[in-house]
Parts: sequence; C-alpha cells; structure tokens
Amino acid sequence: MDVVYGNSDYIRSATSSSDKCSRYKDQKTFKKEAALHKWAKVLLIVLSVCLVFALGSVCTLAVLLTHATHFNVSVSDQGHNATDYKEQFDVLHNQHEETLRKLNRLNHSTGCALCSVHWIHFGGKCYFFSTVKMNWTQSRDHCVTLGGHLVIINSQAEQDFLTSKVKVTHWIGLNDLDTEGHWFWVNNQPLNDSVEFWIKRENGVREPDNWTKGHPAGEDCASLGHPAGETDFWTDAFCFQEKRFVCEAAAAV
Ligand SMILES: *[C@@H]1O[C@H](CO)[C@@H](O)[C@H](O)[C@H]1NC(C)=O
Ligand SMILES: *[C@@H]1O[C@H](CO)[C@@H](O)[C@H](O)[C@H]1NC(C)=O
Ligand SMILES: *[C@@H]1O[C@H](CO)[C@@H](O)[C@H](O)[C@H]1NC(C)=O
Ligand SMILES: *[C@@H]1O[C@H](CO)[C@@H](O)[C@H](O)[C@H]1NC(C)=O
Ligand SMILES: *[C@@H]1O[C@H](CO)[C@@H](O)[C@H](O)[C@H]1NC(C)=O
Ligand SMILES: [Ca+2]
Ligand SMILES: [Ca+2]
Repeated sequence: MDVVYGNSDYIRSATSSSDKCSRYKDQKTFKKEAALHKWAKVLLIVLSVCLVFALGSVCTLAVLLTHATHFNVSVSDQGHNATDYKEQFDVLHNQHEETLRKLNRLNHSTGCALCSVHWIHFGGKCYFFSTVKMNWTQSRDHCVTLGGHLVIINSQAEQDFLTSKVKVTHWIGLNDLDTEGHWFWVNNQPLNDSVEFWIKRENGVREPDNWTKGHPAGEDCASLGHPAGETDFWTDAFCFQEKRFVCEAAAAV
C-alpha cells in the first residue's frame, strides 16, 4: 500500500515535476532568448569595433598615402640634388684632369721634351711617323718642311724605340747616293760602323746588298725594315720607291 501510495505520490510528484520542467523549459527559452539578445549585442559591439578599426585603417592608409607622396617628393628632391652633385663632381673631375695635363706638360717641359701634336717624345727628341708614302728625296724634304729631318739613328735604344712603333717599312735619313758603299746620314755624318742595324741573314747574304735587278742604279737609300715585313733592321732600297718615313726633331725647351 505504502508502496502504491508512494507510487501515486511519485506519479503526482512526477506530474508536478513535469510541470516544473515545462516551466523550466519556458524559463530556458526565455534565458536562451536573453542570451541571443546578449549575443546580438556582443556581435553589434564587435561589428562596431570592427567598423572603428576599419575607419582607423582607412585613416591610417590616408595618412600613409600622404606620407608616401611626401616621401616621393623628398626622393625626387634627393634625385635632383644627386644630379647637382653629379654635375659638381663632373666639373671637379674635369678640373682635375686639366690640372694633370698641365702638370704633365710642365713635367715634359722641365725634362726638355715638349713635342708638337702628332709627334712622339723619346729620349729628349720628338719623332713623327708619317701615314703618307713618298720617295726618299720627297720624304727628306717633307721632314725639313715639318721642322725636322729624316731620322738619324744613334743608339740601340733609339733603334728599339723606332722598331717598337712601326709595323711596315719606313725611310730613314741614311744614303750612299754620293759614293756607292759610303753611307751618310742627312746631317752629313758618316755611318758609325759600331752603331748600325743592317739585316744580317743566316745564309750570309746581308744588307746593304746594292740590289741592281729591277733598277740598274742600285739601292742607295736606307729604310727601316723590308717591304716583306721585317721592321727590326735596315735594308738599302731603291730611292724612287714610295714608303712611309720617320722624321726626328729636337724637343722644345
Ligand atoms: C637639396 O637638398 C637640400 C637639403 O639637403 C634642400 O635644402 C635643397 O632645397 C635641395 N635642392 C634642390 C635643388 O632640390
Ligand atoms: C712627372 O715626372 C715624375 C718623374 O719623372 C713622375 O713620377 C710623375 O708621375 C710625373 N707626373 C705627371 C703628372 O706626369
Ligand atoms: C761610334 O760609336 C761608338 C759607340 O757609341 C763610339 O764609341 C765611337 O766614338 C763612335 N765613333 C765615331 C767616329 O763617332
Ligand atoms: C752598286 O750597283 C751599282 C749599279 O749597278 C754599281 O755601279 C756599283 O759598283 C755597285 N756597288 C757595289 C759596292 O757593288
Ligand atoms: C721623287 O719624286 C719627285 C716628284 O715626283 C721626283 O721629282 C724625284 O726625282 C723623285 N726622287 C727619286 C729619288 O725618285
Ligand atoms: Ca747603294
Ligand atoms: Ca737592299
């Protein structure tokens, strides 16, 4: 009995509890709605914050953009200044070069070695290497016209300098026009036999050979090098041949 009562009581209490439950459920939905409202608020706040941040970002971007344009301007300023510096540098550079040239000229003049343009200084003398070809007498006269004379070679050093400068045969100021076999320089000095650079070939055939084939008068004018290409030594050649030539002149003091 007790049990039945207890049972019904339990049922009743169960029913009441189910009532309670539905009430609780209502409460829960209410609470849920309240929570939803809360979430909506939170979301709204978050969105607001986002909006503020977005506005902030836009503002920052705008500031950055103005800064960037400022920066661009300053860069272009610097670019302008850089070109100014480049111009200044160029001016100074040119002045420096000009000063060096002057110093070089002074150096040369103090070394008694001032040569005209197109003339090359060596050992206190000036040398002119022609680009035109003339026969020997024309070459001799042309060097005089230029204020010098056909080159007179007095040393191994001078010979070496000349051969270092020429790649083809050139007339020099030496001839045996007056007396066959007696070689004289254009200043009427006889050839010093201890300072001569005639080609001495291995087969014993040497220059001057007074070659008479091709022209009966023989070869009376000396040239630096051979038409075949060697330029290290002297050969005698037909004076009427046209060759380049080397003039020599004293260097200006
Ligand atoms: C070069 O830069 C200086 C500042 O360093 C500035 O005062 C001057 O105006 C600039 N000059 C030019 C031509 O931009
Ligand atoms: C001037 O001559 C001296 C000595 O020969 C040399 O050391 C110097 O470099 C020369 N200067 C120039 C500018 O040629
Ligand atoms: C020939 O040259 C040598 C060597 O340079 C020299 O000792 C000699 O005096 C010169 N002879 C003449 C006649 O100039
Ligand atoms: C050089 O050749 C000419 C012309 O043939 C001749 O008169 C002269 O004797 C020759 N000289 C020598 C040293 O052979
Ligand atoms: C060089 O050429 C000139 C002009 O053509 C001439 O008068 C002279 O006789 C020539 N000299 C020789 C050595 O051939
Ligand atoms: Ca000869
Ligand atoms: Ca010859």
